[in-house]
Amino acid sequence: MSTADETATAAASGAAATERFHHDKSPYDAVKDTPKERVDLLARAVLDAIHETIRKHEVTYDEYNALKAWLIQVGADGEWPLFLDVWVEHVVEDVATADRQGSKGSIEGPYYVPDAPERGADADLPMRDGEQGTPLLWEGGITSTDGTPLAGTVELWHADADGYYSQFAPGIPEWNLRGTFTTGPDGKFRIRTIQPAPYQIPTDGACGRLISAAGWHAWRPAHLHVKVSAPGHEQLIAQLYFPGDPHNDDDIASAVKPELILSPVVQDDGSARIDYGFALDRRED
Ligand code: MBD
Ligand code: FE
Repeated sequence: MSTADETATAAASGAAATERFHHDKSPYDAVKDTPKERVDLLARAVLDAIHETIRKHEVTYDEYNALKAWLIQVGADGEWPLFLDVWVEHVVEDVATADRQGSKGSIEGPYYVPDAPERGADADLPMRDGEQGTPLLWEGGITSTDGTPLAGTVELWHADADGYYSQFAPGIPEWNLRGTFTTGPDGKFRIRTIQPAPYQIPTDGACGRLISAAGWHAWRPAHLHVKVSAPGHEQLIAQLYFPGDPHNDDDIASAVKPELILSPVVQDDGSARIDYGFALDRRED
């Protein structure tokens, strides 16, 4: 029903993701006090790993030049956010959340947009009339790790039934399938949406070129993205998955964890009901 199939391009999606990344504040601000020694250590470690790969596998000049051309293309296509979030972010997330007691999280990926429309605690995610896809009724709550209910927010964003995200593919209303749900003191929310399709990263840009040259596939399993926040608690970024998706075991972005797979119950009317809540770690400061 959408026209996105005809017109979605890697370069347009990449440009939108790159623009989004730069939009709010400079990513350099948070590291402005990093000592030279740390930068030196990390830069050297990355370069050492590259040098080691070249020696070990006897990389040729032709291969070096192909790499140079490809890296230039990643930038030209605006695909650095995509490349990094697909192949690197999952390890950063693992390291960052190693001590977490509460719910498991996962990577944010390149398609979050802040300030999605506020819907309250019990509402539909913004969607088109006749939005395609199996209807989902999602009930859950936000608590602290000790079980105390928390007034907070669940920001939810996901692809449509064709696998496209609003603001990153053409022809979709701005806030389609993006919303903010604010809970009362009981922490409870009830959200109605549709089940997203598995997502194939753009195949016509630099990342797609690597995938086909290496004989990989471009798929992520169907997923819901969330950011969950409550005062005095660590923000939780997660993704939720659907059982039986063939790419749950083979996600290009390595972002699936068993704790993040939902257990939908199919209702008489064909819709699916899910029951999934979040326990947030208390913030230490
Ligand atoms: C996505 O939709 C996504 O969630 C990630 C992590 C990477 C690419 C596309
Ligand atoms: Fe996604």
